[in-house]
Amino acid sequence: MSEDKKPEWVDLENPEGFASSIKKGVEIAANHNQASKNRFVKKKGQEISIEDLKAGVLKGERAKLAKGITLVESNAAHHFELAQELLQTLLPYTGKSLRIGISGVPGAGKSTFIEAFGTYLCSLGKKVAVLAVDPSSSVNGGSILGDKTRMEELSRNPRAFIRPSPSEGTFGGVHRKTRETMLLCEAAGFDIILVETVGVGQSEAIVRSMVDFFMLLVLTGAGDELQGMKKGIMELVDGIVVNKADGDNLTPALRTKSEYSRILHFLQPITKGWMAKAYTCSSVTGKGIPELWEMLQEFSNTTELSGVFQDRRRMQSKEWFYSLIEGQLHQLFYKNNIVKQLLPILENQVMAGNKTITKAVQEVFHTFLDSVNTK
Ligand SMILES: Nc1nc2c(ncn2[C@@H]2O[C@H](COP(=O)(O)OP(=O)(O)O)[C@@H](O)[C@H]2O)c(=O)[nH]1
Ligand SMILES: [Mg+2]
Repeated sequence: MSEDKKPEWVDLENPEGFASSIKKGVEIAANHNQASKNRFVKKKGQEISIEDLKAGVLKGERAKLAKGITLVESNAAHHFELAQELLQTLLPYTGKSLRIGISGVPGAGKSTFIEAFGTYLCSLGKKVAVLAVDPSSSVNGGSILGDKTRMEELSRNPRAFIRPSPSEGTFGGVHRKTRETMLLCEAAGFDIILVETVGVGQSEAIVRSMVDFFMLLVLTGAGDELQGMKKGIMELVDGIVVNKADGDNLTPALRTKSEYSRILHFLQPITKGWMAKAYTCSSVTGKGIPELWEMLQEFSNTTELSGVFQDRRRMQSKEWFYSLIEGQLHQLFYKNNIVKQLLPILENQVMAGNKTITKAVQEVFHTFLDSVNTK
């Protein structure tokens, strides 16, 4: 106590009138953290075995599946290699599920719908995996908490597996991770994959590019909503579901459904041979849910028979292949130190009108290629 000092702004006339005092600091605080540091030191014999993970995933062991997903989601370079090895050995066991994308504005009822629909599918003996592509999750923790509580029943169901959005990694990170997680879930025997996304920015197009059926969940009051809705998203859907068709909302919901149907009728179908329609359902009463499942089965039967289903999967693989290449090229170029130095100089010259744009582009590419070749 004797070492405690009064702060320097204390009234010198009446120092005891000021209750606070300054304590002398502890000098070796660093050692206090040793115990917690040790928790992160890798213990011997804990190396990840791909064979072990593969066997576990194929048996549908949830702990192994979760471990595999963590590997896929990791941003560490050595995990990346291991994850790719795991995915490659599991590849023959993937692809057998029905992949359904579910989009809609926040509050449309996506999570509640997934809870009801997923639980219904489980009751039919299906195994259901729920994944999320949420571009906002890296910023504010996203809807993870909300979703977990809304999907309470489903998250306790032994036939279901729920995985929240991966946090953003490198360029296209969320996209890649969700896609690869989907493959792991398929290898673990899940028959239905539900991919939830908040309808903002590019996420609808991203989810569309990884699913077989793309569903848009909407609310009643289509008049306003339709005006605000980008026509673009309507062109991506295989079906529109007017949710919350219960209580007083039932009549407006039916009206909304016919408005959407009318619009869909004039749009070019995204899936050849399949006419996108509007439906109603209530995620609270469960009304309309079995009918939606019937419709989805009809979709998969029709498109598998016509070959459209398999064609889309092949095209998605091709697009994914090129988009990964583009991502890598983008990184290689923009992260190159020489490019980083040269770009602002050229940018200034171009903006000042001292150099033609084509010439500036050629210059930076030549410099880039030289630096890559001499590596
Ligand atoms: N009456 C009714 N309310 C619903 C229905 N589906 C969702 N809700 C409510 O709508 C709100 C938003 O739902 P939520 O699932 O979180 O929407 P999300 O943001 O699209 O995932 C919640 O308060 C739900 O209880 C439904 O079918 N009927
Ligand atoms: Mg939600």
